[in-house]
Formats: sequence, C-alpha cells, structure tokens
Amino acid sequence: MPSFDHLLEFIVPEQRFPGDFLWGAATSAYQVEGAVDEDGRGPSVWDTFAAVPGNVKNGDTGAVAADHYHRLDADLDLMASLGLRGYRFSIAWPRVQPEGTGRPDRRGLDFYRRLVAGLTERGIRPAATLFHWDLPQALQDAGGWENRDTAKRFADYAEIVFDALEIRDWLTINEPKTVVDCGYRWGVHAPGVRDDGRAFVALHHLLLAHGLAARVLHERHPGRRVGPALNLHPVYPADDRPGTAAAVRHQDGLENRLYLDPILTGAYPADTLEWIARRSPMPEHVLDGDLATIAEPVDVLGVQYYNPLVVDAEGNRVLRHPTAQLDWLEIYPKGLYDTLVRLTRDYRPVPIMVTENGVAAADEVGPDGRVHDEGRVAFLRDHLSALAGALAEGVPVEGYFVWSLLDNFEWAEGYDARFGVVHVDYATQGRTPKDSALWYRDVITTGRLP
Ligand code: IFM
Repeated sequence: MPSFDHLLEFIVPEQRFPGDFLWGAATSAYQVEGAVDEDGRGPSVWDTFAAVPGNVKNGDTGAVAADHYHRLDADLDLMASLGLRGYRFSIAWPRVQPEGTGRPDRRGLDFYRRLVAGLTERGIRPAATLFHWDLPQALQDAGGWENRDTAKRFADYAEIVFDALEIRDWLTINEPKTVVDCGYRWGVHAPGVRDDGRAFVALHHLLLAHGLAARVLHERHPGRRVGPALNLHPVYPADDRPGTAAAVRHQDGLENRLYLDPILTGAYPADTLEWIARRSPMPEHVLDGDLATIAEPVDVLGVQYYNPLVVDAEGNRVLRHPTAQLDWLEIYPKGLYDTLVRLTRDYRPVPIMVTENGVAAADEVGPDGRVHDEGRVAFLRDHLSALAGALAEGVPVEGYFVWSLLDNFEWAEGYDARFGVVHVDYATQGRTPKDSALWYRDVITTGRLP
C-alpha cells in the first residue's frame, strides 16, 4: 500500500495529539460476539439474511464470529495490553429484548454490565452503540424500519439500556446510510430489499429512532452524551465537464447532507428530498414534529470515514485512488481531513469522535508468529496524520476508534476481509496482535505519530 505523506505534508504542521485524546478501537455485536442462540437471545435480521445461500461469501454467518461472548475477560485483558483508552462496542438489541419489545432479558443485560465493569476496572472508557444493524427479526416481521412503530420500540429499548448501563457516551444508529443503501436499495445486506420507494421510508424512521432515543437520554440522564454514528464520504469531481459539479452536489446530498442536515439543522436538504419524492412516498411519512425530534441536540458526533467518492458528469463513480482488499475502499487519507473540516465549516461545531476508520487485508500469521500488516500501519499513520491536520485547523475531534479491534464477520464479505488490528484464527479463536496494534500502542503511549 502506498504512503500518502507527500499529500499530507502541507496540512500537518504538528503530529502531536492532545493529552486527553481518546484512543480507542471499535467492534459491533453481530460481528464479534457469536453465541447467537445463548442466554435467551432472539434471532436478528442478520441471522436470517446470512442463512440464505448466496447472501454472504462462503456461506459465512455470525453464529460464532470471534466468540467474544465467551472470551470477554481475555478480550478485555487484550485491550488493556494494547493500551486502549476507549472501546466502542454495540449492544445486541435481540439479547436485551429477544422479540424487540417487552421486558428485558436479564442475561443479555448482564453480559453488557460485565463488559462495562471490566472496561472501567481497566481504565478503558466505554462508548456504546445502540443499533449496529442486528434488528430483532420479530420487528422485521412487523415491517422493520418501514414501520414507524419500530422507531418507538427503539426508544423503549434505548431507555432500558440507558438505565441499565453506566456509560457516558452513546451512539444511536450506526451508519443509517448503509442500512438504507445496502439493506434497502441494493439488497446486499439484511433485510435484502431492492426498492428505493421503501428505502427512503426506512431512512426517515431510522432518523426518527435516533432522535427519539437521544431525547430519552437527555430526559433521563442529563450529563451523558449522545449522537449518531454517520459514515460520511467526501465527494469530488472526476473532471471539469459541464454537469460534473451538479453530479457532485447530488451525490453529496445522498451521501452526507441527507443525514447531517436533518440531524444537525432540522431539515432535509431540499434538492435531495425533491429527488427522493420522485421515487418514494417518504415525504408523506414525515409527520409534524418529526424533524424537531430528529434534530434533538447532538452532544457528540460519531464520524466514520473509509473512502472518498469521485464522480463524473453522469454521476458514475470513478476510481482514482489505490484500493485495498475491498474494491470500494479507495485509500485517500485527505478525505478524512476534508470531511472533518467541512463539518465545522458547514454546520455548527459539535464535539466529534472518529468512531470508525480502518482497512481490510487478507492478513496471515507468518512463520515468526507475527502479522506484518505494514499496509495497515501506513493507512493508520496517514489517516491519523490527516486527523492531526484537522485538529490543527481547530476541528473539535476528541477521539479516534480504529475499526476494528478484532478480525470479524464483515457482513456480506464474511470472514475473508480482515479489518482487525488483532488477528483472529477462526479455527482456534487464538488472538495475535498485528504489527499495526503494536504500532498503535506506541502512538497511544507517546501521543504522537512516529
Ligand atoms: O465492518 C463495517 C462496520 O460494521 C460498519 N462500518 C464499516 C465497516 C467496514 O465495512
């Protein structure tokens, strides 16, 4: 993987991070926990989707994943040994409410109580995501995110976990755009729908769920913080042909403004909404008061950055930068800088955490017992360098969570795509910190990029 130092030199006067910068790693429940039938957990849409042949590469499922549910204590020790100061995980809604409604299952909550206690004992700050795509199947059977009631059920679930877990920082919905695009427009994620009309109705209810849950936290636990975790993609023109600027603006609407504007300003972007109205009844689902709910103040904004999008006048994506193992993951660290700077330029300043950033590779443990993932080291160094550039511009970034702590179930890609800084041998469930994890530990210890 090439280095981008030459691109970043001009924006990075200082590579030192603030002393209280939160250095973390992230995972999500379905991707690491396994134990899908244990302690009363109900089925989720991802159990259903992954069970259908052809939906996931190699027929992989999250049934065992990284077996984190059974290896919690060892994984907590592993996090401590890597010097992590923060850990972002998600709570499996179907562990807490197996059917998505009603009384919580104590066993499900107890797992997360143990996790939070274990983190706290080790001086690692928890940040919890309420929903990282594992919707209880029973709610999907009742209409899923196309059903407005799911947003209300989400607020009930949020209240249960807010009250049960002593956590300051909460993320509501992980990447609503991925649910909308991959789950409802292109059908490559659960629930496997390919229908723009339905997709944008689901989008509105996902955002409503975010706002309702954020309001519950503010009402019940003042002093704690909540926000969404949004995957943002800076959009660049492929050329200067007539029409390209408009195509860039349109794509930026679908990628970024469609999520940022309602959440941070209380209005859907007019141009994007007009485009949606031509293919979806979504506007009819926006009821009085919804936008005020969605715009419940954000205390901390989760930003997830992987790749830029370069589009031509026809709106087609043009690959301009090197890609990693996954062909969508074009590597362009300056895109992180541009995204962070744009947030403070176009919206009112909000504390930001980079809640995901990372790269996949087909990593293997070598004969020396180590994983020499120098491509990932370069990726992390260049992206952290871009982040340092944004900090130097005054962007209020408080923390960074590498995606991911462990190799895990990469959704439709199954287990081939390894995003972890720790290698997982799925046959033995052995963990091997990759060179990137050791490099990251040094960055955490010194607070600067080597
Ligand atoms: O693995 C995913 C994660 O669940 C959500 N953000 C992107 C990651 C890499 O594809």
